[in-house]
Amino acid sequence: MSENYTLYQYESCPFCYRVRLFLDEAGITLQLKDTMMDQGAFVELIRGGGSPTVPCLRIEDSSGDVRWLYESLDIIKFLKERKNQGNGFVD
Ligand SMILES: N[C@@H](CCC(=O)N[C@@H](CS)C(=O)NCC(=O)O)C(=O)O
Repeated sequence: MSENYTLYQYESCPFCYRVRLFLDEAGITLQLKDTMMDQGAFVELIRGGGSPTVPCLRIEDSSGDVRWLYESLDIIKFLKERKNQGNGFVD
């Protein structure tokens, strides 16, 4: 399965920290966008996901379909499953 992942988050958000900690511990690297520092990322998140809440994982599949996954624990669960399926991650 080929998917592209971007995590929308910001530094001081504890739920974002929870996901970043998981990424570190799992050895997963993916693109991070900071919605506090980067106005463009903030707009992308609202337009795409429908809410400014972080963390949010943008998932783009190989045919270009995009979905937006909110909730830190759901994001972690999703990435764990992908890792167990042998997915590679790049940032
Ligand atoms: N239950 C959510 C909580 C996420 C949350 O409350 N995020 C805060 C930042 S720490 C936020 O984005 N608040 C602004 C908003 O929802 O518009 C999770 O676990 O991801």
